[in-house]
Amino acid sequence: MKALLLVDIQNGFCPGGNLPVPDGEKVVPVANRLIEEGGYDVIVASQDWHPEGHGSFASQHPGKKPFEMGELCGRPQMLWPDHCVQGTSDAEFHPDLKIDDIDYIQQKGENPAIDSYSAFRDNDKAAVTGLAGYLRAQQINELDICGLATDYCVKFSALDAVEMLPGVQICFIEDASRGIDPKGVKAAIEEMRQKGVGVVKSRQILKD
Ligand code: VGL
Ligand code: ZN
Repeated sequence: MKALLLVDIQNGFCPGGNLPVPDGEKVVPVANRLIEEGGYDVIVASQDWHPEGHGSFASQHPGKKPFEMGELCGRPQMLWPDHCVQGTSDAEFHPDLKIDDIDYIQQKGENPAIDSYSAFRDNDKAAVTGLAGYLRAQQINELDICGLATDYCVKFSALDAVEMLPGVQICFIEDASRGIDPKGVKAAIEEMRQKGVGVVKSRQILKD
């Protein structure tokens, strides 16, 4: 069984959103082709879903500005603009994403006291979401991952997938993903590769 995980393809991470990823909207047509023609048995999506005043927001750290480092839960934390607040249009999936074909949506980042880049668990790895359990129950043996942002939520999701879904082949789909910082993207791809994640292009999936 083959599954696709679409990470955080939300308005907030696309141009016009509160934490726009350069060219973030360009992942949408590629993701839609993968959804429709990728031959997946199971399609899941994550949704960054913060309460107002989440601890990862710079607005909650007096004297700090977005994209400065701060601290959260006793760990260094990149401080972000307020983004993907529950119930706002910023948190909705991109309007062109074919969400009707998604089997399971994993919301994350709901605990104000800790961030959750990964769709599988919080940044301190303590509390897990339901996603790994769902995918195990589907008996998947392949998981392809793409979306936004390569250097944050996509990377952490892929690395957790390697750890939490033993025996499952994990691949990152490069052209169906975009990142925040070019250097960060390069390092993220290197780290994923080194930890056993396959790096592929969508055409390799769509051709067979
Ligand atoms: C993300 C920063 C903060 C992401 C989410 O989806 O990559 N990045 N929250
Ligand atoms: Zn977030």
